[in-house]
Amino acid sequence: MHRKIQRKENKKPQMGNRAPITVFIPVYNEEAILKANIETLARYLETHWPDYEILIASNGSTDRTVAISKELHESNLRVNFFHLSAKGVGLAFEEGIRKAAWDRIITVDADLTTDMNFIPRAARLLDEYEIVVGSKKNGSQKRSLVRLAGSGSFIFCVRLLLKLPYVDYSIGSKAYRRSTIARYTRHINYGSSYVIEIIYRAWRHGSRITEIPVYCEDTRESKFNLAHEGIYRFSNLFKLWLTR
Ligand SMILES: Nc1nc2c(ncn2[C@@H]2O[C@H](COP(=O)(O)OP(=O)(O)OP(=O)(O)O)[C@@H](O)[C@H]2O)c(=O)[nH]1
Ligand SMILES: [Mg+2]
Repeated sequence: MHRKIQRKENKKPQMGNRAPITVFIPVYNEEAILKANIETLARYLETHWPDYEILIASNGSTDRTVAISKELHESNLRVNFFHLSAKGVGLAFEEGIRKAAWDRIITVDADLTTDMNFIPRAARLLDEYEIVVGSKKNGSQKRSLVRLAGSGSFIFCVRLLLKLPYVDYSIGSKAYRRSTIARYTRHINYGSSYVIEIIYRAWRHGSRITEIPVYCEDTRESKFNLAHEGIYRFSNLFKLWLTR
């Protein structure tokens, strides 16, 4: 992948300056929305956080997602991308930690269903915190009943088993300092459980974590197989509990 910007982690941002961010977007078969949404996001960032890279991470896509990502990379937008053949958002995130141009990594879903103002709010908080958890439950959410029930019961079990105080373990709207989470990459498996693995381990380690509300309106069909995702997430949670 040809880089449009150099890695400059050693260059410390001045107080009051905006530290550069990598906005990480995992994508799976997103040809219908990818171009328009990346353009919208880039316009937003130009105004609200101009020192940024957008890093698109595709794996397993079988539609034009990769071709569109390549076009975006070759356009005048600050977009980098990579593609892995094996499917699984955890694999994409693990590679993203390695490939991100910056230490501050903020995750956003390609459908942009969560208010983009999470990005500048989280970017600022990363001055002080190592992880920022964007939480739909503490903000507002318009999502299907099935999804609300699924995430509600998951959050309940997380609190019961792990005593973790946060209320959102979805992949979108999270912000991380790479220097903190790079310690946990060996615990990342193929799917979305990397979020709870990282948050739980960082929390036990005493990392500085904060949670802020986000505003989400997501009525499109999920790219995940929700039944499979439920089984996968709960079984990983029990494994984490048993081996904690
Ligand atoms: N790289 C990669 N991205 C994926 C994969 N599966 C889903 N995604 C992306 O993950 C993001 C979230 O997917 P959505 O379908 O919006 O998930 P959702 O069900 O709305 O998610 P929740 O908000 O957690 O309920 C999107 O950008 C998808 O394209 C995958 O296997 N690999
Ligand atoms: Mg979505």
